[in-house]
Amino acid sequence: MVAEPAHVKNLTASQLLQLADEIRYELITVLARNGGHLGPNLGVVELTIALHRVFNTPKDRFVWDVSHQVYVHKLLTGRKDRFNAIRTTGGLNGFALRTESPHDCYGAGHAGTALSAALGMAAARDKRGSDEHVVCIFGDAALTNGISFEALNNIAHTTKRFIGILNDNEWSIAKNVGAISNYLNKLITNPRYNQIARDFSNFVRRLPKGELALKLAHKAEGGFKGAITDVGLRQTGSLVDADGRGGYGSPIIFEEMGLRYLGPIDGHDLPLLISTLEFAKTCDQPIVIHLLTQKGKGFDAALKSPEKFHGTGPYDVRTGDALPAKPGAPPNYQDVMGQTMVKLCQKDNTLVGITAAMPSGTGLKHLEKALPNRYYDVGIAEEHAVIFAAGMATMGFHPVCAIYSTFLQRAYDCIHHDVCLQDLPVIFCMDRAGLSANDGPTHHGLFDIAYLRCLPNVVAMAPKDEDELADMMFTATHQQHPTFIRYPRGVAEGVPIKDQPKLLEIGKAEVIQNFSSNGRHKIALFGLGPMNTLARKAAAQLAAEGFDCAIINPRFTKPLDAGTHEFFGKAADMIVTMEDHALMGGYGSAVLELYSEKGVTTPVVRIGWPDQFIEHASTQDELRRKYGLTVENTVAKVKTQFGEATAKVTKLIEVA
Ligand SMILES: Cc1ncc(C[n+]2csc(CCOP(=O)(O)OP(=O)(O)O)c2C)c(N)n1
Repeated sequence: MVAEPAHVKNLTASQLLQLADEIRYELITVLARNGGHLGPNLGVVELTIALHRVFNTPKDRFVWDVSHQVYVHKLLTGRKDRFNAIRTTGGLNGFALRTESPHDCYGAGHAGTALSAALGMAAARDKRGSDEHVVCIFGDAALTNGISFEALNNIAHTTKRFIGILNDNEWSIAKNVGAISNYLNKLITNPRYNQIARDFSNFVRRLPKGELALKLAHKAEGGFKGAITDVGLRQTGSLVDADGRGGYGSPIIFEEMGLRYLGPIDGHDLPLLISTLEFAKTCDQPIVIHLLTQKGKGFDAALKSPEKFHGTGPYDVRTGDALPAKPGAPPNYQDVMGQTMVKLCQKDNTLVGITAAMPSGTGLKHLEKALPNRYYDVGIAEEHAVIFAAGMATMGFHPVCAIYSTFLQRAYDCIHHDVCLQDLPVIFCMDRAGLSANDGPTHHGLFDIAYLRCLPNVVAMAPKDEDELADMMFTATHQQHPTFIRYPRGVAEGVPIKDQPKLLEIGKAEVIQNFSSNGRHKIALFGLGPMNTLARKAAAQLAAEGFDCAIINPRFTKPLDAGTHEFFGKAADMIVTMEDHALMGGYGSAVLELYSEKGVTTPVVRIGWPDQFIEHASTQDELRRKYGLTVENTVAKVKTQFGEATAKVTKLIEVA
């Protein structure tokens, strides 16, 4: 397999096809071990080869939306030798990363950013008078995202040279939803809309094998939505009726926005792709090329289950079957959340569930299946999801937005302006609060306590286990204020879940173990959420070493249980706060603020994530060890304070 873009340029047509096969083999075998975005990458093999054949990165710029589909690009840009360690500790990141390669001109992980970023680059290029090409590759689901339309609205009046590639495979993670998705379907299936411009056809005819390529452009391969049998050939501009709005009186939305539209085109036909991109290079007007691709092409299991293979864990390379879970493994938090939603909705008609394109990731698929009329998938549109929920809340409903902590960041103004300011009873189930280890910094949810606790009216909680998650969801349904519940990715603690969840007292912590007052140094350990397990283990170890330990489950980061924190603050010789969140502005900070107000001067050790973006790794435990979010480090910190430490203390953990 070739390793550099320059090599791609020297291959013959048949060698290019062989390269595509080799890349598919590499993707399927490596991801069987490491997991990752298999389906999306199998779908862009030919496209990525064609891009590197026609353009010259790093001078030319490829901007990928989400950038989960850049594995092929990584393989072709000098990272082949490190590909087998993708998404593992010290290995390649699973997304485009500016620090990883000069060929990654723009990093991402969140959807909907590529068109804006690419347009910014094109504007900068025009301003400085250079001549590089900017190519933006975005999926059909990117068009469910508002930012993409904000960018499309700006392209034609900002630059004349912009190449957009719409990679349409009909899928978001789940099946794509909404009017735009239906519209794209219409573009593909209705011959009236299929436009191959005369200048493009002339351009292609002049190329070797051009007639054949053109024929291929005129028909969709089996497996696509519909046969394109009767593609209209039009003179460039023949449909152009300048309407004074920058549009062209065309049924094609891109043309209405002042962009040329070419397509739909078979995105797996390599010669055709190369010709099309060569043509795009010559255009002196922004252009969108609409490609039809198949998510998972080349691997049967992925073709059959596009959702599962969008982002997969390790699998059996022969069958595609997921590796069996450990027998007796606890359920995932996501499933507990989805099943609890079903239970709660069955008893409370005001509840509805809202997801922004993540039915399986959040577990809301359980609700979709059991009670479809209580379930909304709004597309990759977190801002819309939150304001939509606010609207429903004004009508007496109790909407539950299930959104990852990291993706909710995008909707911050909506949380502030629409939900909190109007004090509306929207419930937020913030999944992936904590690390998303293989994905890395774009996906870690380490900032939500900080970004929420400064907002008035907020009730924010974190369960220590899955049973308490159900209690918190139940409690939230009794609230008339914005309520946020943060919980981590993956396997829960394995505790039994009560049939009937119980109502928790708002702002009340749970004292799991009080001091025994045996005359020894008193340590109060406050373990928030899943860190409570570590707090209990640390307490056991400290007790064995002669300390008197109390263990508290804070439950609420807002309102903080001032009474319990103050009581232990005054009674203890040392306080330890433990959180799966950035230290800056997090739960420990809230405790320090409270102690400052109350005049509590007991030393506080805060365990949490330092003030830096945390990289990806094979497992969460590795990162916790590296940054000191461990029992050992907690014990060592306590002992150091009392001058008893022999263990090495991780410097990155602050002692306040
Ligand atoms: C803001 C945000 N919300 C949700 C996601 C989760 N997510 C990752 S990829 C994806 C679907 C992308 O679909 P599309 O752009 O069509 O690309 P495809 O995978 O189909 O090639 C979603 C919803 C995200 N990355 N960013």
